[in-house]
Amino acid sequence: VASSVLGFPRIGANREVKKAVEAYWAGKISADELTKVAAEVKKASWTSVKAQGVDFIPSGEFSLYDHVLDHSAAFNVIPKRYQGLGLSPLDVYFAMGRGRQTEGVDVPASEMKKWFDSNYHFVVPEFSEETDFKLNFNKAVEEFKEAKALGITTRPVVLGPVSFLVLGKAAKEAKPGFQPISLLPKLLPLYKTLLADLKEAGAEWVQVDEPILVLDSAAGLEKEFTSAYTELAPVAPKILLTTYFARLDTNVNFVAKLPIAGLHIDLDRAPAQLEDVVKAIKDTKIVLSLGLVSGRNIWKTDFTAAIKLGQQAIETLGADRVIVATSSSLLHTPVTLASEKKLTEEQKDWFSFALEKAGEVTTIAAVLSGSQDAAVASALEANKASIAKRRAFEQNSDDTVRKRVAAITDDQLERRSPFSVRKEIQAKTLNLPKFPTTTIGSFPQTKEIRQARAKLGKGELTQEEYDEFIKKEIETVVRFQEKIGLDLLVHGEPERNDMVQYFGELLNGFVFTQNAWVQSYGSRYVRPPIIVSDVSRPTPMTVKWSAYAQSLTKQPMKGMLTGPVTILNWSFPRADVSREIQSKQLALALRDEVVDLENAGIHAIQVDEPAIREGLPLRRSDWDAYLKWAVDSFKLATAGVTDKLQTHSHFCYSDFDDIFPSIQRLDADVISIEASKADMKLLNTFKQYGYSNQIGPGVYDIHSPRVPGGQEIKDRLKSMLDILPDSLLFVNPDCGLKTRGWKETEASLVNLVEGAKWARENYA
Ligand code: THG
Ligand code: ZN
Repeated sequence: VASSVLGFPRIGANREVKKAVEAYWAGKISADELTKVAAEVKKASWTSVKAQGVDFIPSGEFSLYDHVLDHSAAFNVIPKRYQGLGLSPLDVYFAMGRGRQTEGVDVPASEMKKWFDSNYHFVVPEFSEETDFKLNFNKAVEEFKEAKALGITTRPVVLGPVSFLVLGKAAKEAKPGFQPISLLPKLLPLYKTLLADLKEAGAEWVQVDEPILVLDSAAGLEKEFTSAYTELAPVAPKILLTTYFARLDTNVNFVAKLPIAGLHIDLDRAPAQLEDVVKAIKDTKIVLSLGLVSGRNIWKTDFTAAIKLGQQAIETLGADRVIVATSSSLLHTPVTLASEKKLTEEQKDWFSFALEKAGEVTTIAAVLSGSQDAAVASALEANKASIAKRRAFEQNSDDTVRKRVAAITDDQLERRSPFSVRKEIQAKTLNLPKFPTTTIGSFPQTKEIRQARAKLGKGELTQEEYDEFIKKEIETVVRFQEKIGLDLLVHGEPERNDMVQYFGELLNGFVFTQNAWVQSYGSRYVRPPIIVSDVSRPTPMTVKWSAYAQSLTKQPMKGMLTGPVTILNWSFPRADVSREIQSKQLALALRDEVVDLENAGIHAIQVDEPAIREGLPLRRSDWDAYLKWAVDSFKLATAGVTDKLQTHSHFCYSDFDDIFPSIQRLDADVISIEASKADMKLLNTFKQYGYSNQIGPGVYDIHSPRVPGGQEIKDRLKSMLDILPDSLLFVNPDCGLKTRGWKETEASLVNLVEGAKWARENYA
């Protein structure tokens, strides 16, 4: 039984790649120096994975920005706006990823989308009838040779042709109704060259990722999969067709008939599919790669359970047709536990990061191979002991929290009165004008703020000094908002690092790390907190800051929290308790915070849920169950207050079609959404569904430093008011201002306030 890893984090154990990429952008290092750093990190990954004893080591999945973007660049899928700018290929690549504003060049970034249900974003390829496929370079071959030169034989990774096309979108210039998948016949000859070159270079196997096979929509692509793999298989190395993040379901029926040498399935997310898949491939020669070690969480694998699944596969297929693997690429996990100096020994014993997971696949494979090695036996014993200790810890969890979750009633989910009644009461309490202006919560996170936080961490500032500094920042933000005439104020969140990490650090039940960075997009990383036991709130978390901010002004101050579903989705959750239970525990903790904020004199509270959509299961048949507990969690968090309190929520996207009824069911008094980039189609959707509560579609895009003109904002408001009732409209930017500078923030918000005044005069 062989062992395998499907992909490794790219950042480097000390964030070398992130730092080098950003240094290159800043003009501080050359392209050659960047390539050198990348080569060192790749070498370190290959060497360390090999040292763990892994048989199939991945190459070609490394990226300076995003692996889908690499693929677009390799196949010449480069939108016209990035061509002919006089840039080097590397700079064209980065311009596609993040936009570029330099002398004579002004191009926006390409659209990014969430990679399935993860917090990773890929750069969306743009296709049209004009797409001129060319193989500009062959990264898989280059990295295969790069590793070979170091004495390491790897299994190259390539994104499959069907997923590449289906994950892309029709470019603006494409004819109406154009489907990227229609380009498959044009694309396949280039894949043939790419794969034939790999074979020529000596690759025995190639890992071809077709993650879309776990989606319902792949059922309609049988013909495309069949023609693609029938054409590619004869010239390619042995193909390991790779799926992850969910189950194949009935798609396995046609997948089993493809001329592939191996199939990888995710048994972390979907262990129940093993039986069906084994049955479907039993009479073929296909090798089955079992995704037993999670690529999505940081918990030690329970070897006993994994071995049982492995044996089940071996019984029917035989040991030489089984591979033990990570469930997906390890991209979504941090590099190594060895970088964590502050976790206790007990905590470290629970976890396994990317490098440790590489060791796990080796041990499980060895046990399944019947190894008599003493080291393997002791690794197995050690694992049993760790799992047992972790279970014992779980049994010591917080009984009060569990009882409280068990006692949740439907009553607790509902506000006291319906929205129409609340609206009148809130109008009196808050005394807001028509078309109230507000912001999404954060104000610019300046260098000074970051430095102060860093100094507190290093002990160069005392807690008192830091708190004084934060108070001054809050006062600046409050005075600024008063000065320019905003109606519903915020405190600006200078005290927060990340909107999830911040709450993770304040709640019981979480541990946080020093170095467990996971890529979110490009050079941007997050450090997800880890939920390890029952969640509760030891003390109020934000009341001090919100109450202080309110004390500075007569205007209403909006409290600011991250919602339960988003905290859950952007953390590493427990594996021993359902997501539903964890979400409800978080909701109860937030409910107490919301009530405390109201008691402290706050009359509007925003509970953000930007991740509620990304948590949606990949298979539609699982949606209802998720949406039920996700919406209930939000309601549980927000419904404990009196009718006077105005609840807000914010969503960082405009793609509501799939979840519209759930957005309505949240029953937030006000929602703000990203609408500045989308056309008015979105608002028509709201109208069509009869959305009944208040809504603030962003009147400008905060994701770029560009200042929207006064007329532009008025025009936007006018077209919004053509669709939405004027009594329901709030006026706000489309997201938080934390990544913006003060200069453009001031100019933009002044125009926003002016736009609202204009609307008041013209829609009296
Ligand atoms: N928090 C978390 N996840 C997220 C977002 C978030 N996922 C979606 C979206 N927002 C991703 N956006 C970002 C934006 C900026 C950064 C990360 C994700 C970022 N990271 C710093 C970096 O990489 O240098 C590190 C920040 C830190 O010090 O903690 O700027 O808002 N959880
Ligand atoms: Zn947002």
